[in-house]
Amino acid sequence: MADRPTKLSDVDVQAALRDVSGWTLASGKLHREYAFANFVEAFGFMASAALVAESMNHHPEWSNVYRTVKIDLSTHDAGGITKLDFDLAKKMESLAAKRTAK
Ligand code: H2B
Repeated sequence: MADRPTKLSDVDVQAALRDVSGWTLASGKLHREYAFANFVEAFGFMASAALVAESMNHHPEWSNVYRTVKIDLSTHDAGGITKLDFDLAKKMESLAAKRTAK
């Protein structure tokens, strides 16, 4: 198995947050809420993001209500936020940008 990244310091997290617009730090996790045009767009985003997450072996905590998707990212193995969380957040940003937002 690939080496797992180590937990980032608070300072490093704050610096990296500047590269992922819309994402915030909430309860020690990277947090973002998307609102899509409708349920199909929201679930389509989740389906595409799930395949990316699986390919990274890095999985989100998320929930869906109608056209909204709430996401929390952290690295459970590291007990905090790592580069993997920012990598996944950036991939989600690019997938969400292809979908119709509300
Ligand atoms: N996802 C996330 N978000 N954090 C992890 O620490 C993690 C994961 N660990 N997916 C992976 C799976 C680990 O459990 C397996 C064994 O590689």
